[in-house]
Amino acid sequence: MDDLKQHDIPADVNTNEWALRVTGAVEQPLRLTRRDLTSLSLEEFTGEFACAEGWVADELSWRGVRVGTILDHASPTPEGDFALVRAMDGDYACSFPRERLAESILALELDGDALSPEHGGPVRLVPTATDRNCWESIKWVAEIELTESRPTAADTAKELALSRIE
Ligand SMILES: Nc1nc2c(c(=O)[nH]1)N[C@H]1C(S)=C(S)[C@@H](COP(=O)(O)O)O[C@H]1N2
Ligand SMILES: [Mo]
Repeated sequence: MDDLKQHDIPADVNTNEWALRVTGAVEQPLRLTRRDLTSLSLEEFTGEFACAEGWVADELSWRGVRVGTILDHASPTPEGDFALVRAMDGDYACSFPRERLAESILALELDGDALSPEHGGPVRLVPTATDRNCWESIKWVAEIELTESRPTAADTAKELALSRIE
């Protein structure tokens, strides 16, 4: 069995002050603590994680809140068809069509333990679509901003991930 790779935690990641904000094209902006998330219904998703750099971690078992559940609480406006998900490390962010994001899991646990900061704890986005990409699995998720169109310049995740590949 291969595990996730170990990467250093960037200096600007401060998980002590962590909370998740839901902003933008929503009727009810939210600020959620880890405790708020654990009070919602938790679901499991098991799958392999494949990085574009050529390594694979198989059969990871994630547990957390389906993003759609959180979006329901925030009531996106009819125009909020996309979302930009921001992390705590600098300008790392990735945009999603709202439906693709809604089926993803915000994972609080990995293989039965609280998700460690090394792998994105308190909360990591785990896309469930079969065509998911490694850079969409956002560690240290800080904000979900609903938008009316797909952000371009602010959507940095793919570019940052691919820039690491020689
Ligand atoms: N916030 C944030 N999330 C991120 C990244 C990152 O640099 N910052 N890198 C992505 C990429 S390209 C990969 S392969 C995985 C690596 O996960 P790991 O560090 O748990 O092995 O995290 C993804 N999520
Ligand atoms: Mo990656």
